[in-house]
Order: sequence, then C-alpha cells, then structure tokens
Amino acid sequence: MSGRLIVVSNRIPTEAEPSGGLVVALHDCLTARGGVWIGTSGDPQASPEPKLRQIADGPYTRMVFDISPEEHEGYYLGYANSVLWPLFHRRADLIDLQPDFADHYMEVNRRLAQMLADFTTPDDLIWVHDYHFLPLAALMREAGVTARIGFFLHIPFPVVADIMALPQAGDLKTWVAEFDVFGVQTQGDVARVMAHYRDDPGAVFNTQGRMVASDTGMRPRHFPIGIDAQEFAKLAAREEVNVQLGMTAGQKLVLGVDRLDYSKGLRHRFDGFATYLDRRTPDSPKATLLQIAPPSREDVDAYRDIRTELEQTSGMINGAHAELDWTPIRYIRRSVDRDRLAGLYRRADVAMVTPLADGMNLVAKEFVAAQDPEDPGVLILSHFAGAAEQLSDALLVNPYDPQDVALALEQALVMPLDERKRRHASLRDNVMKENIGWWTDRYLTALQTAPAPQPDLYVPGSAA
Ligand code: GDG
Repeated sequence: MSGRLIVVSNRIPTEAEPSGGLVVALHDCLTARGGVWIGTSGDPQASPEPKLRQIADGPYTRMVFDISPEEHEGYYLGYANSVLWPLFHRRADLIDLQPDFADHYMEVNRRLAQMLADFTTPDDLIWVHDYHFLPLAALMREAGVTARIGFFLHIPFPVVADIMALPQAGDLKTWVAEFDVFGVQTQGDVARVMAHYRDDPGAVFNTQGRMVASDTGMRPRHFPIGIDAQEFAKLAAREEVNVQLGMTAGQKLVLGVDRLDYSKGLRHRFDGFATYLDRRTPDSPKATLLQIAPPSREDVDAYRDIRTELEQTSGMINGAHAELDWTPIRYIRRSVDRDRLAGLYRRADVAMVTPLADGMNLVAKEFVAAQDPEDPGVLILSHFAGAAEQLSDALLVNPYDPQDVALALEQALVMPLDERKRRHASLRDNVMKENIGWWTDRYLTALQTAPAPQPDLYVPGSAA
C-alpha cells in the first residue's frame, strides 16, 4: 500500500491502551499497519475550528476535531443516536425528528469532509466507521477527494419500510452509493442494502453485486467483525480463579453483559427468565441471572426510560421468586473491568445474548472464547444478533417469546457434557478463525482492490 491508512470514527481512544470492542480492534489494526486515526475530541467548543489536531503519536497518529455544544446535541445525541440508531434497530417508533438534528449532522460531516480533503492524498486509503458519518464519502467527493473511501456499518442496515420514516431516505441512497466498499456485518444486511435500491432505475447490480448502471462502483459486502479470540481466551483462563460470587454449590450462573440499550432486549430477557422461574419444579437447577449493564447515552430520553423499566422488572421478579439463600436476578448497572469480565464469562454456565436487533454482538464471541473447551457453558443467542449467521450451533431463540427463551434456558442448564462440547467446538472454531485480524485483512483487501472511484455522484432515480 503506497498511501496511508486513514481511519475515521466518532470516538477515538485517548489512552495508550484502549478498551472496548471496536476501539481495540482498530487500535490493533493501526498498531500493526501504521496510519492515522481521526475522531471527535469529546470536548465541545463554543466555536470549533475547522482543523485536525494531533493528540498523540506512536505506532500510528491520532488526530481530533472539535464540535460545538449545539452540534453535540444535534449531530451526536440527536441525528445519530435519536434518529439513525433507533431507525436502524427497527425502533422507528422511538425516533425523534427535530429539524436542526439533520442540519447539525450534515454540518459536522461537511466540515470533516473538507478537513479530510485538505489532509489526504489520492493514494491514501480512507476507512470510515459507523452511522455518524454516512454522508462523508458523498461530501468528500464534492470536496474533490479521489482516494478510495470505504465504510463499515457496525449496526444493522434497516428494512426499506423503516427507511421511509427518515426524511432523508432519498439522500441515504446517495450517501451509501458513494463509498467504494460499503461494508456491513451480515449477508442479511447486504440483502437489505440491495433492497433499498431495488426499485430505483438508476441502480442495477451485476452478478458480483456491484452497482453498475449508476456511475459509481459501489458494492455492499459483508464482513462479520471478530474479536482477538486467542488473547481473550488466555485472559479468561487466567482470571477464572479470581471471581468470587458467593453462590452455593449446585447453583448455576447465567450471564448477561450488555450496554444499557433498548436494542439489547433486556426487559424481554428478564421476562424469559421469569417464565423459566415460573416453570421450575423442585428438582430444577437454581439459576441466577447475573446481568451486567453499564449505562450509555444517558442524555437521550429513551435510555432513561429503559433504566427505570429494568429496575422495576428485576425488583418484581426477585420479590416473587427470591429465597433466603438465592437471589434469581443480580442486576449490576455499572461497568465491570475487563479482566473480571473475562473471568465471569469463563465461570458462567450459560450466556444469554438476546438482543432484539444487533449488528453483530461481540459478547457472544467473547463468551465462546472464554469457555473451558473441556467443560464448556452454553450460548443462548437471539436470531436477531448478526452473530447468529456464524454461530448457528448456539441455542437460537426468538427473544420476543418468553416461552421460547425459558425452554432454551431449561435445555442449556441440563445439557449433557458431550452435547455442550460438540456445540462449543463448532462455535469456538468460528470465533478463533474469523477473528479480528481476519476481519481487518478481509476488509482492507476489498478496499484496496476496489475499482478506482468514479467522478460522478450517484443520483437516485436517474438511469445511466
Ligand atoms: C456495536 C454494535 C457490534 C460491555 N459491558 C462491559 C464491557 N462491555 C464490552 C463487551 C464488548 C463490548 O463492550 C460490547 O460490544 P457489542 O458488540 O456487544 O455491542 P455494542 O457496544 O452495541 O457494539 C454491535 C459492535 O459495535 C462491533 O462492531 O458487534 O452489534 O451495536 O466487547 O465486552 N466491557 C467492560 N466492562 C463492562 O461492564 N470492560
């Protein structure tokens, strides 16, 4: 590669050794290859300068730009997290459409596009991450950038019917089409991207999935994100002995780990667990659901609502089912450090990963990597997690159906060792092979070998 790798994401790590799935993945990739990482400074300024500022150098360079307090409200909390996030997670009912949200979103993207136009050369490879920057390629092309620009969407791509709830539904077609590679997590997402263009005379896909009738060469492709599975397995084996839970012999540990987000299906999970408790006989195992849920985006109303709902639901379930020596739900609404989390994964008999919609879900993969292959736990996984395409040997459930979830839990808690080993071996094989290195290599090869960018903007509805 002759030019630089330039990664763009809303959040950029400020510490030397970052934590968090996506951030760790990109940190490792840039450490190995060198390059530049650009993101927001996280420090809203009254009048932000249209300038990139270097904050650190090392194996790669980190640069940030500022946004104003109004842009933080409109671009980040507003358009990104109160419009696109719910819409892309099949919750169009939660979107909050305020006119200045889209204006701030476009303004931040336009300013960044110009900064990137000033900073990049045609040989650079630009890799943009996530829904905060969907219009970036279209705006960079307008600003004269000719380098290859790739995108990776970490969250699900929405169905056409939901996209219609977005006032910028037409623009979304141009935004997506202007990337040289539009990367998504799953084959299901690829199909949804294609469906978005199906009735558009300006868009025809050839057999390789390339959009050929427009002047762009955009190609949606799936790149399921992985984890650093070897490292995580080592960490989990080391931390196992350090986790003290105060549970009595014979009690089973069922683990949930999720940012406190309505897309993760926590209330439905609690309902499924309550159904399991209702169905228990005196011989059934005493299972405790340990739910770790660090809060996120607390400035957005929908996130405050879910917090209250979960506290009430877990309180009611414990009130009905707890015994002197057994609390069925242990709900921890804060973050646990990564080492301890790895030890908990290792110790857990069952993991419940039951989102209502999820791009991939790294927790499912971390649980698999952390388990002891000689005595593995069981993964209960929602059909609606992107990970279900790869991890089909998990117990797949419909998270909306509490009976289905309860039955899977019953099955998991008494599953014989040979079945647990067989299922786990298959899951582990996938998690180890399709790991984070595999993901970055696969994506960057696709971007490097994509046809040279075309100069014209894609215009929806206009046949070429
Ligand atoms: C987005 C997409 C996609 C969670 N609690 C704690 C903690 N975590 C870590 C987990 C995992 C990460 O956070 C969560 O990753 P997920 O993939 O499960 O979910 P999102 O944050 O929604 O991520 C998702 C992902 O991007 C990557 O493309 O898979 O679909 O929504 O690594 O371990 N870590 C620590 N303490 C906690 O309490 N240390």
